[in-house]
Amino acid sequence: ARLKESLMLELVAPQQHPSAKISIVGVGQVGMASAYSIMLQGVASVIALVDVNEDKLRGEMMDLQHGQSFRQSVTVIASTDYSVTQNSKVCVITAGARQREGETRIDLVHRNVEIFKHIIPNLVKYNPDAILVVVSNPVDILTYVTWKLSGFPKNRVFGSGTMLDSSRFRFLISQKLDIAPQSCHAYIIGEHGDTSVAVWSGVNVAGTHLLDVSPLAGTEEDPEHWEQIHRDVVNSAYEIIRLKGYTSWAIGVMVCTLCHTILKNERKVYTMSTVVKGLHGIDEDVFLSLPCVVSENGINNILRQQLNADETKRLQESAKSIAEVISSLRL
Ligand code: 6V0
Repeated sequence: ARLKESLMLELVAPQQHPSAKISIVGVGQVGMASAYSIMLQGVASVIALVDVNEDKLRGEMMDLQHGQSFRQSVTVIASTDYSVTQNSKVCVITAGARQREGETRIDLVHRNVEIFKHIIPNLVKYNPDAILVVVSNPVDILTYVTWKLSGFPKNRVFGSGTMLDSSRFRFLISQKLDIAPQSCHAYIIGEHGDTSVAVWSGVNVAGTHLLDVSPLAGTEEDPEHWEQIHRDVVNSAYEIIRLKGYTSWAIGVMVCTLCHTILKNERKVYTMSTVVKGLHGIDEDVFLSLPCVVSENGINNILRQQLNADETKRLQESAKSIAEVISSLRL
């Protein structure tokens, strides 16, 4: 008998349908920061990695596997073949070109749409019931593309959207107030990009709205220039890319948090990129971020957020510019 059989008696073959499997397509900076975070937090029972770069894929898989004896049990598998993703609860797509210095997110669209035409049908084939989370940029447009290519219901296809922007916003507010970011309630909605909308009318700490104590906050007339915080949020990615070449850690923690919320059916509210037609006077069939209730079904509800006239107008402009790009796509 072989050593393994001499050591132990097998009663049943290993389980083939893990309950908490997460697949990550794209093992670049974002995909690996996400996988590492998911591994450290013990969120998944299986992490499946897919990429076109075979050597990088195998190297990253081995590197994660070699840390497993220090962490809670998680199986890490990887292949260029999408069958490795079979029966995932969540598939996170981080593959594709990233912004180079000075490039906007929209500049990436045509390159990444072609890549998605290969990725999405393969994921759908092996994961007809999965939730698809798009992270690659321009995220709002690629989430629309994923929705169309997959044919999945809209609750099961969404983008990371402005979840990271909202986190950056809360962090910067927290720095000014010297209060933990978790206690600063603030949302960025709309496009994950240059036309995002900071919802100043909703910013509050313990239910006390900033605009009630300082009505000019967020406007150009504010002597304290709180509006600069939103500009800093919009510029963050450009600044980090200028400084270190890419962004990774915050988006990795964000992906991990989102997967945890889905797998544990937490029903937490995050700003996700979703179908917004019919809300806030938007007529276009576009994906933009609004606060959403996230559960094991994906997006369960979209909040009917109270916005002022200026915020609504900006959101509608965002929708128009995204719709223009979508109309130029050949799917
Ligand atoms: P990266 O480090 O260049 O990694 C991209 C990976 O995709 C590489 O490993 C490629 O081999 C792989 N890839 C390319 N084509 C395919 C394909 N057809 N199938 C499978 N894999 C493929 O980029 P990085 O990880 O830095 O960024 C990935 C994407 O995330 C980019 O589009 C970024 O702009 C985007 N980001 C989105 C954020 C968000 O908040 N939504 C935040 C940060 C980055």
